[in-house]
Amino acid sequence: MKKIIKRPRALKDVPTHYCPGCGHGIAHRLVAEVIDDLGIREKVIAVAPVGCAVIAYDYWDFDCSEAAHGRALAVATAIKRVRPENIVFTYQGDGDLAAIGANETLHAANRGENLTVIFINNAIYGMTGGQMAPTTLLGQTTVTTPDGRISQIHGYPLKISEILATLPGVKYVERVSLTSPPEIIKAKIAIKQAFKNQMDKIGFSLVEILSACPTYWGMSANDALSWMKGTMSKEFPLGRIK
Ligand SMILES: Cc1ncc(C[n+]2csc(CCOP(=O)(O)OP(=O)(O)O)c2C)c(N)n1
Ligand code: SF4
Repeated sequence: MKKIIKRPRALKDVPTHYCPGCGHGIAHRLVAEVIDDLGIREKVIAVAPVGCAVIAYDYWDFDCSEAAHGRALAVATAIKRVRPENIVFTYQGDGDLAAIGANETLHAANRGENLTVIFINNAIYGMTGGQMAPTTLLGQTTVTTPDGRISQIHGYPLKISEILATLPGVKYVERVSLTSPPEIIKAKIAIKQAFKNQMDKIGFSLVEILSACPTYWGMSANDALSWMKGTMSKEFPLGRIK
């Protein structure tokens, strides 16, 4: 019998700590599949975030470094400049990339570093208990916005991909979603493109992945997918931004 699906070589055979219905596990697998497909496992260096994916290096079977919260792109810049022959990527949540790391993100993008960024937007801080993130939707209830996010008090959801796309140093930005198998296939294609761009020395490439956090959205896994399709994707439209 022909085997049509198997565990990627770049993904360790271990259970993850992620909640049922969480998007991180799917995103990890997609990254691992792309690394296998491109044959770059021996050349890749990942920079893991602070957030629920803080121990991504326990799940990926390639070289990884950890960075302090928000500093992944500063660390990745240093690694890539010292070892330009390696393929360097960051994997960051919205708290990591768009809140505490907004400064590093903006400047690494503006410098046009030849890096790949995997940006997990789950509209909330997962690891620390479901506080508002820069990406939290207006009206969305979180631990720190019990009456919902209110623009006059908390500002508007930050569209980090659209902001970065205005910078000349940024070469590729695409927003994808993990809501259904066809969307997951599109996500994989975008991740592969972002890695290929680095291999071809094209420059800074970012894939924003809309990802469920059923635990701190207070939803079942199914309802979380419906909310992503019906509400979250309206605030964060899918597709190629640059
Ligand atoms: C300098 C600093 N500030 C705050 C924290 C606490 N902290 C750890 S993870 C986190 C939120 C992470 O959220 P996100 O990046 O969206 O990732 P998720 O857990 O949702 O995947 C915060 C605030 C920290 N570790 N370091
Ligand atoms: S808290 Fe949210 S982001 Fe963190 S593992 Fe659970 S579902 Fe995923």
